[in-house]
Amino acid sequence: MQYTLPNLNYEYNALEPYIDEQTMMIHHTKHHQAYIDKLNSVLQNHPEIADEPVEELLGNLEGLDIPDSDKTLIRNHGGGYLNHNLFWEVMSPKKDVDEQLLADIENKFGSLSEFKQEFENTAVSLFGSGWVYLVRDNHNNLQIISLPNQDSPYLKGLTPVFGIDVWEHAYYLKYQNRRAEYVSNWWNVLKLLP
Ligand code: MN3
Repeated sequence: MQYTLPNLNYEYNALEPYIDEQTMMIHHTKHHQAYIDKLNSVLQNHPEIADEPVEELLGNLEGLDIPDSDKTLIRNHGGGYLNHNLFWEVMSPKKDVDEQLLADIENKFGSLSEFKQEFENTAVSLFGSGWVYLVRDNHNNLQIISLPNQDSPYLKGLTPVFGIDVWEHAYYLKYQNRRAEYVSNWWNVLKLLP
């Protein structure tokens, strides 16, 4: 199994003015591609697991019979691969609101605006590089979590609903150090919520 860069469902400039064209192009063709290349490279050394879904490899990383250094490579680059796949997928210039998700959020967090505030606070207070995710646990309960580096929710047995990339490569060209502004603008390009 050789992983390849997924196509975007929109143009690189489609998320302007919230995410700029150059950031999208570099993020997709350079950063995401690099995670894919490194994931393919480590899986090449382990053909016995190379056809298993990356989600399952991450969900059972400790149980894999491979060197710890290769587990770390799968954690980082398998995570980078999946995290970005979902990131491109949940963004769009056009809203496609998930009404069930919206109802579940209102039920769990009180209101959409309270949810957004908590999600933004989590994203702003994440130290260094990582992701903030809305996930479902195995009882289908929603949670907001922050993860360092390219860790995936699947490492913790959680299923991602959507996540925001808060590595500087996701926003620095346009927003420089203003992560809070990037995060609050990001709702405009998340298609799943109003
Ligand atoms: Mn990224």
